[in-house]
Amino acid sequence: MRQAQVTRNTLETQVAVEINLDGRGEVMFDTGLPFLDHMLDQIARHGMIDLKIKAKGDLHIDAHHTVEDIGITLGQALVQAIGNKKGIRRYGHAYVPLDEALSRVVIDLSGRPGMAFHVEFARARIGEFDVDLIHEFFQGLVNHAMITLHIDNLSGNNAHHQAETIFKAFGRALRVALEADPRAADLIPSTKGSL
Ligand SMILES: [Mn+2]
Repeated sequence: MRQAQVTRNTLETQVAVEINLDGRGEVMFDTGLPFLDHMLDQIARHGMIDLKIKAKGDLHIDAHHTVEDIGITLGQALVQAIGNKKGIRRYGHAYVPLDEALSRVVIDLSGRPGMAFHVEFARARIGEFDVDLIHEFFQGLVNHAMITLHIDNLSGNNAHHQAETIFKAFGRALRVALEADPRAADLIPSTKGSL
């Protein structure tokens, strides 16, 4: 089973992540940030990943450290759970619409961090949640999961819809990239022989 448990403690946050990549989308979140929980839920359900995340951060300052550190810890858990990438597809992409909003996410489990993030949110906040933190979350995740990630919001004028399509498309794209490729079951999907 491709599973991992990672705990990351700093003076700003304490984050614990449990992940099962071959799960059913079962979740348990306790981050103190209901909107982020709603988005993490999209990753798990659309990625068919079981995910438990418990975070206690310095929310009296703002949500920045907590959101970024959840991204970092989730990235660490992902890279650990993925392992040597033998027999998986490596690349995945998904387009996800929600009413007027449409986003595309493309993933390469490349072993190198890289992100292109093209999103212009329709407003600065979703409820209490600062939309700038969505970039911080994915940057933290990308840096530690060591993946290449392209996120494009292609349309949308409702920031909640825009965000939701991004997280759903990320889950869907990740699911494809992590899937078994039966014709290449014992192969590492790279001419370098390692990823
Ligand atoms: Mn929603």
